[in-house]
Amino acid sequence: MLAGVLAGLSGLATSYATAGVLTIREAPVVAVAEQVIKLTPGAAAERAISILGHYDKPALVTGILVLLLACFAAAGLLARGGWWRPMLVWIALAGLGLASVVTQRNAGLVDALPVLVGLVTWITVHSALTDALFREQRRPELASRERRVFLMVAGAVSVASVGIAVAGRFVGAGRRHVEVSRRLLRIPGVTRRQAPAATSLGLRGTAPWQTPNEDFYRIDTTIALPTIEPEEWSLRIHGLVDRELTLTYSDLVARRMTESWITLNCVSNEVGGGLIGNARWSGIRIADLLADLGVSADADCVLQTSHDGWFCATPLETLTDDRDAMLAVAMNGRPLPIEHGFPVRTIVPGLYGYVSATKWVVDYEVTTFDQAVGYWTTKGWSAEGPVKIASRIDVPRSGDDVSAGAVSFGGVAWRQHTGIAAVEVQVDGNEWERAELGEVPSVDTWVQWAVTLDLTEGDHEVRVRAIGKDGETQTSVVASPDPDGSTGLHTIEVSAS
Ligand SMILES: Nc1nc2c(c(=O)[nH]1)N[C@H]1C(S)=C(S)[C@@H](COP(=O)(O)O)O[C@H]1N2
Ligand SMILES: [Mo]
Repeated sequence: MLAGVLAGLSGLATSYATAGVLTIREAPVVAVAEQVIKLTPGAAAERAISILGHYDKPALVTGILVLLLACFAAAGLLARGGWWRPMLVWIALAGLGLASVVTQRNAGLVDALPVLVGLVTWITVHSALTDALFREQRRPELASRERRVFLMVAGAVSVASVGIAVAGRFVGAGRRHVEVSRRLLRIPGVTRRQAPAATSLGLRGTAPWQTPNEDFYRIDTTIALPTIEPEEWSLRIHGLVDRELTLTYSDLVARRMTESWITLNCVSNEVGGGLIGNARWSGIRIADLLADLGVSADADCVLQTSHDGWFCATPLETLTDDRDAMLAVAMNGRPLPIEHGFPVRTIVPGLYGYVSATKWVVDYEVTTFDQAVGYWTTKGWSAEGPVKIASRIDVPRSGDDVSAGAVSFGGVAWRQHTGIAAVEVQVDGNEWERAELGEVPSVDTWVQWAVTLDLTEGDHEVRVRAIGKDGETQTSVVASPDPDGSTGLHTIEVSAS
């Protein structure tokens, strides 16, 4: 078993190192994990995300590694039955790896190389180790010497494979390279600006109106982040247009820069949840770009594809009307962080991220909804994703003890591209009370709210609801995020004494 596990791990190490040296974005194990993600039905994925949160992908990779260890041990045991038996395990595992690697987007022959290197390592290391063991069985008088040989070979293999993996990591430090380019990048027209003071009501515990980049929520299906140098990036716009266009990064940033405050949120956000953030985005308006290319009257959507093979279909109307739908290059005055789509992503005010906010975007195909589907819509989510009106109580937290008397409540409310007209708070099913609102620069951001209410001693249930500028009142009907966004009123319990 030990021989099998050691051989297995050294094969993983050499394949990982080969992927690193060739700067292939994904080592084979990661490729397998991404295949699992692709083949997972939407409901199961949604449940995994809600249980595991940000740990969903580490948990998946760990699970795969545990399964692999079991296979390695099994290969070790099979060696007793004949030299060819463990080969079945090694070849089956390599086959699985190969299948995952070559079905990736843009996969070429080199992508198969790490798997082959791993397979060769498995077979040679395993037969070297088992040779030592079986010689010992045939000649008992050699037992203690051969055992020492086995342990020495085993030790050497372990040290070497860790060394190889670490070296591979260093050689393929693509990410650090891109991080350096990103830091040195100065994009003309991108300014850094504080949030207007009136946006904040200053109640401690309420989410800051402007979300710092480090605190911004993150959703993506990729495990290895795409690392794209700006000079390698381009966007191809094609399909139902009079004139196709391939834009380079310098073409893009040479155009007129637009900067706006836009709140982005995820359709998977539960009532009261934190999958929402507000930033100042700088980018190039998509409406202007498309106007230059002449869009056919038959088109009704743009199929966006990212460098990592994620895709979504966005209603054309939301990209060409008066809102600031943009190809964003900066977030809060800094080049986009790598995990938020560096060098270029799409931002569309008023739509959930899953139908619009493509990170690492590289392709726009102007087309029709009959022809195009998105990654999440293939998994049962709705094709159109306008953001629903919602509100959240940030202070006090549910379950808090407060002093009876005047208690300050506060939080945020949003209805992007329509705007919030009012927020109301209700204690124990009594009258709805109006809250004070922060002043916001546009209808595309969330709004802070605050209100001070009198609480008598005892336990209380407090709810919040928002009213949109279009007169829509947030519904109390409870719906789960699947298929087009959660509804229901955020409700907390506090106890006053
Ligand atoms: N390439 C890529 N872009 C993507 C996704 C993804 O999985 N891959 N997820 C989308 C979803 S569901 C959301 S909510 C937003 C989240 O953007 P953020 O991670 O910058 O907050 O990105 C969108 N863009
Ligand atoms: Mo999302």
